[in-house]
Amino acid sequence: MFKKDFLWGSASAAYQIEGAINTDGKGSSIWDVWAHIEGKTFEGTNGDIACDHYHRFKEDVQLMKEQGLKAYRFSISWPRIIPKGRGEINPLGIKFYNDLIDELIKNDIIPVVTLYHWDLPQALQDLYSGWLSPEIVEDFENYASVCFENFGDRVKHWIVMNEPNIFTQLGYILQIHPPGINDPYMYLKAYHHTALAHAKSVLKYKSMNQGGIIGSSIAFSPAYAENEEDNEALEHYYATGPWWFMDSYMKGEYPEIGLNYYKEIACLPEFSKDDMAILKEGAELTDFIGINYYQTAMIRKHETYGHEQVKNPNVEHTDWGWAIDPEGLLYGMKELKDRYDKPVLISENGLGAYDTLTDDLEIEDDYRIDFIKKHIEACDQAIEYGVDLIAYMTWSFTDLLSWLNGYKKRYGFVFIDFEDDTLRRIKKKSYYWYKDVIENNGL
Ligand code: BGP
Repeated sequence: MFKKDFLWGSASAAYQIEGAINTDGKGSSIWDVWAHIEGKTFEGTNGDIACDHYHRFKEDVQLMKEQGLKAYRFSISWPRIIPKGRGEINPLGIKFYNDLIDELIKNDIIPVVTLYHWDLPQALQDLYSGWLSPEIVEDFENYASVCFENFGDRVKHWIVMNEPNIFTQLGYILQIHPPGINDPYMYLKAYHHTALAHAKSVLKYKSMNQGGIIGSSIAFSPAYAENEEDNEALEHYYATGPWWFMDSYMKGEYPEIGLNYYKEIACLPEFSKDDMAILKEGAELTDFIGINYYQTAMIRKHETYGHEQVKNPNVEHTDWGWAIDPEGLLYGMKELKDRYDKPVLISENGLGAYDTLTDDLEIEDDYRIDFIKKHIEACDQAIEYGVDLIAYMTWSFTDLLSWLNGYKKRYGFVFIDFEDDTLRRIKKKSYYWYKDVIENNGL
């Protein structure tokens, strides 16, 4: 049974929808620059215009209102607020988010705000290599304070970081996100700085007594061992993966097995006592654990790397090879309950698919309905198990830019015709279906 005030929501991120990348005093972000380097994104796609949400947010909020959405998660673009990352504040950036927040509230939609969804001010990348420098922690805390001061009277749900595990792995090991580095030591360092930025922002927020709740969202892929002999590898996966990412935010520590492994392969940065004390303090005051759930992983042992991921033959996969596994969401939430026992906020879940617009201008996305329905059932069972679930947010409300997969990988309830200059919005079948789910509080 879902609580009466359960947050049925949907999500987005600034770079993926706003467009207007040089408008009204906004500074450049690392994604504005990266997406313009040849060969970095799918067919050279970028967020220069995206959904043009910056100019059309009222139309988009009306679509949310009509669907009955209870909550809308969006991110604030740091360089729109502080163009150089530190120093001068951009009043027009503040105004844009004030207008959006007011518009949502006027339409009875609760704003759930992410502070960092990957669009770091390019100026800070140039100045001190962004997340690699400890200097970023203070700059981030200042940026967070500016947001709390300006929006905190109306925003009562804050997500500090979005998927710090993904942007650091993709940016500092796999080289497919900015800054395009492959160095495990730097990866761990950058991750550690995100954890400090989270903790400091939480402490700052709590010192301001604004009465809302705050946490961060981690991309969570619960996993299974392929065979019994892979159980140790599974432990290794968790200790260097999910528990590494979440323990630092939720407990203020790193798992022992992970620490030993990174020491052994000589890439463990030094984490000072002071840093660890800050992580602990921040963890204690973190109100909830946010998760973005898309898929599970299957693990096999690997002689050199401790573990590797293999394709799970027992489940179906999306067109992009992501395992479809609603039961994995239940399994994962049980693990979280047993490990952290804090409220859970699902900040993303959804299906990326190719949608077709029929001649009658309809989108029959039954596959998306089926996907979301099964995941909502898993949420219901998790609540039954004792998980304190606050929210379920789909990714995404409208179709939007996929960082590396362009505009054809669609997730939205609202189709956007990216081939048409008017960027017209068309409601999909799933839009009406979710409206009904919300009306009946998930029943
Ligand atoms: C998450 C991100 C989102 C979104 C989503 C879908 O990792 O937080 O921003 O992009 O994944 O991913 P993709 O666009 O790669 O399909």
